[in-house]
Amino acid sequence: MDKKLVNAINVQLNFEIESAHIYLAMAGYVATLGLDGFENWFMIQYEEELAHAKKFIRYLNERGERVHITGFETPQNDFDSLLEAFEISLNHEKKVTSRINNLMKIAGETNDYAAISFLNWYVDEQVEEEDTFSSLIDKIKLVKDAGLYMLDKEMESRVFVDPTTEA
Ligand code: OFO
Repeated sequence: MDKKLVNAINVQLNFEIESAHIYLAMAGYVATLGLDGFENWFMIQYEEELAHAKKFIRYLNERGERVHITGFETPQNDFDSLLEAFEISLNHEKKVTSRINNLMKIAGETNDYAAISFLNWYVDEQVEEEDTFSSLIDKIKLVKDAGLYMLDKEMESRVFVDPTTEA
Protein backbone atom coordinates (compact mmCIF):
# COMPACT_ATOMS: atom_id res chain seq x y z
CA MET A 1 0.00 0.00 0.00
CA ASP A 2 1.05 3.59 -0.54
CA LYS A 3 2.75 4.90 2.63
CA LYS A 4 0.64 8.06 2.63
CA LEU A 5 -2.53 5.95 2.83
CA VAL A 6 -1.10 3.63 5.50
CA ASN A 7 -0.13 6.65 7.62
CA ALA A 8 -3.54 8.26 7.17
CA ILE A 9 -5.32 5.04 8.18
CA ASN A 10 -3.09 4.79 11.25
CA VAL A 11 -4.03 8.35 12.21
CA GLN A 12 -7.70 7.51 11.74
CA LEU A 13 -7.66 4.27 13.71
CA ASN A 14 -6.15 6.16 16.64
CA PHE A 15 -8.83 8.83 16.20
CA GLU A 16 -11.47 6.07 16.48
CA ILE A 17 -9.96 5.06 19.83
CA GLU A 18 -10.00 8.74 20.83
CA SER A 19 -13.68 8.85 19.79
CA ALA A 20 -14.35 5.84 22.01
CA HIS A 21 -12.91 7.74 24.98
CA ILE A 22 -14.95 10.85 24.15
CA TYR A 23 -18.12 8.75 24.45
CA LEU A 24 -16.88 6.93 27.54
CA ALA A 25 -16.44 10.33 29.22
CA MET A 26 -20.00 11.23 28.16
CA ALA A 27 -21.26 7.96 29.69
CA GLY A 28 -19.66 9.08 32.93
CA TYR A 29 -21.30 12.51 32.71
CA VAL A 30 -24.83 11.26 31.99
CA ALA A 31 -24.50 8.77 34.86
CA THR A 32 -24.14 11.78 37.19
CA LEU A 33 -27.52 13.03 35.89
CA GLY A 34 -29.10 9.71 36.92
CA LEU A 35 -29.77 8.79 33.30
CA ASP A 36 -28.89 5.10 33.33
CA GLY A 37 -30.36 4.49 29.89
CA PHE A 38 -28.19 7.19 28.32
CA GLU A 39 -25.20 5.82 30.22
CA ASN A 40 -25.87 2.42 28.63
CA TRP A 41 -26.25 4.07 25.22
CA PHE A 42 -22.92 5.92 25.43
CA MET A 43 -21.16 2.78 26.73
CA ILE A 44 -22.33 1.00 23.59
CA GLN A 45 -21.21 3.92 21.45
CA TYR A 46 -17.80 3.49 23.12
CA GLU A 47 -17.76 -0.17 22.08
CA GLU A 48 -18.81 0.71 18.53
CA GLU A 49 -15.92 3.16 18.19
CA LEU A 50 -13.48 0.50 19.37
CA ALA A 51 -14.99 -1.85 16.77
CA HIS A 52 -14.35 0.83 14.11
CA ALA A 53 -10.71 1.04 15.25
CA LYS A 54 -10.32 -2.75 15.27
CA LYS A 55 -11.71 -3.02 11.76
CA PHE A 56 -8.97 -0.63 10.52
CA ILE A 57 -6.33 -2.57 12.50
CA ARG A 58 -7.43 -5.90 11.00
CA TYR A 59 -7.37 -4.37 7.54
CA LEU A 60 -3.81 -3.02 7.81
CA ASN A 61 -2.69 -6.40 9.12
CA GLU A 62 -4.45 -8.14 6.26
CA ARG A 63 -2.64 -5.92 3.75
CA GLY A 64 0.71 -6.67 5.41
CA GLU A 65 1.08 -3.14 6.81
CA ARG A 66 2.20 -1.99 10.26
CA VAL A 67 -0.23 -0.65 12.87
CA HIS A 68 0.99 2.19 15.11
CA ILE A 69 -0.93 3.02 18.28
CA THR A 70 -0.46 6.53 19.66
CA GLY A 71 -1.68 8.57 22.61
CA PHE A 72 -4.51 11.05 22.35
CA GLU A 73 -6.16 14.11 23.91
CA THR A 74 -7.93 13.89 27.28
CA PRO A 75 -11.65 13.93 26.43
CA GLN A 76 -14.10 16.54 27.73
CA ASN A 77 -15.60 15.17 30.95
CA ASP A 78 -18.05 17.92 31.94
CA PHE A 79 -20.94 19.37 29.99
CA ASP A 80 -23.67 21.93 30.64
CA SER A 81 -26.45 19.50 29.73
CA LEU A 82 -27.36 16.25 28.04
CA LEU A 83 -28.22 18.27 24.94
CA GLU A 84 -24.77 19.85 24.88
CA ALA A 85 -23.13 16.41 25.03
CA PHE A 86 -25.18 15.29 22.02
CA GLU A 87 -24.45 18.48 20.07
CA ILE A 88 -20.73 18.02 20.67
CA SER A 89 -21.12 14.39 19.56
CA LEU A 90 -22.78 15.37 16.29
CA ASN A 91 -20.03 17.90 15.55
CA HIS A 92 -17.48 15.21 16.34
CA GLU A 93 -19.14 12.77 13.93
CA LYS A 94 -19.10 15.44 11.18
CA LYS A 95 -15.33 15.71 11.72
CA VAL A 96 -15.03 11.92 11.45
CA THR A 97 -17.02 11.97 8.21
CA SER A 98 -14.70 14.53 6.70
CA ARG A 99 -11.67 12.46 7.79
CA ILE A 100 -13.14 9.34 6.18
CA ASN A 101 -13.79 11.31 2.99
CA ASN A 102 -10.16 12.40 3.05
CA LEU A 103 -9.00 8.77 3.38
CA MET A 104 -11.17 7.95 0.38
CA LYS A 105 -9.54 10.81 -1.54
CA ILE A 106 -6.04 9.48 -0.79
CA ALA A 107 -7.12 5.93 -1.76
CA GLY A 108 -8.38 7.36 -5.08
CA GLU A 109 -5.19 9.33 -5.72
CA THR A 110 -3.09 6.21 -5.12
CA ASN A 111 -5.36 4.00 -7.26
CA ASP A 112 -5.92 1.64 -4.34
CA TYR A 113 -9.24 0.14 -5.42
CA ALA A 114 -9.20 -2.46 -2.64
CA ALA A 115 -8.90 0.32 -0.06
CA ILE A 116 -11.73 2.25 -1.74
CA SER A 117 -13.93 -0.82 -1.44
CA PHE A 118 -12.95 -1.23 2.23
CA LEU A 119 -13.49 2.45 3.03
CA ASN A 120 -16.99 2.40 1.53
CA TRP A 121 -18.12 0.64 4.73
CA TYR A 122 -17.03 3.68 6.77
CA VAL A 123 -18.68 6.11 4.35
CA ASP A 124 -22.02 4.32 4.90
CA GLU A 125 -21.43 4.00 8.64
CA GLN A 126 -20.88 7.76 8.95
CA VAL A 127 -24.24 8.49 7.31
CA GLU A 128 -25.79 6.33 10.04
CA GLU A 129 -23.71 7.90 12.83
CA GLU A 130 -24.67 11.46 11.89
CA ASP A 131 -28.32 10.50 11.47
CA THR A 132 -28.42 8.76 14.88
CA PHE A 133 -27.01 11.76 16.75
CA SER A 134 -29.04 14.31 14.87
CA SER A 135 -32.35 12.49 15.44
CA LEU A 136 -31.54 12.08 19.15
CA ILE A 137 -30.87 15.83 19.36
CA ASP A 138 -34.31 16.44 17.84
CA LYS A 139 -35.93 14.08 20.37
CA ILE A 140 -34.12 15.62 23.36
CA LYS A 141 -35.27 19.08 22.24
CA LEU A 142 -38.85 17.85 21.91
CA VAL A 143 -39.26 16.13 25.23
CA LYS A 144 -39.59 17.74 28.65
CA ASP A 145 -38.53 16.07 31.90
CA ALA A 146 -41.25 13.38 31.89
CA GLY A 147 -40.45 12.66 28.26
CA LEU A 148 -36.77 12.47 29.07
CA TYR A 149 -37.56 9.75 31.58
CA MET A 150 -39.33 7.74 28.86
CA LEU A 151 -36.49 8.37 26.42
CA ASP A 152 -34.01 7.23 29.06
CA LYS A 153 -35.89 3.93 29.28
CA GLU A 154 -35.66 3.57 25.50
CA MET A 155 -31.90 4.20 25.58
CA GLU A 156 -31.58 1.40 28.10
CA SER A 157 -32.66 -1.13 25.49
CA ARG A 158 -29.68 -0.53 23.17
CA VAL A 159 -27.50 -3.64 22.88
CA PHE A 160 -24.08 -3.92 21.31
CA VAL A 161 -24.10 -5.51 17.89
CA ASP A 162 -20.63 -5.30 16.38
CA PRO A 163 -21.21 -3.02 13.34
CA THR A 164 -18.18 -4.48 11.60
CA THR A 165 -19.52 -8.04 11.56
CA GLU A 166 -23.16 -7.35 10.66
CA ALA A 167 -24.33 -9.02 7.44
FE1 OFO B 1 -16.24 5.86 14.37
O1 OFO B 1 -17.72 6.83 13.98
FE2 OFO B 1 -18.26 7.73 15.46
O2 OFO B 1 -16.71 8.63 15.81
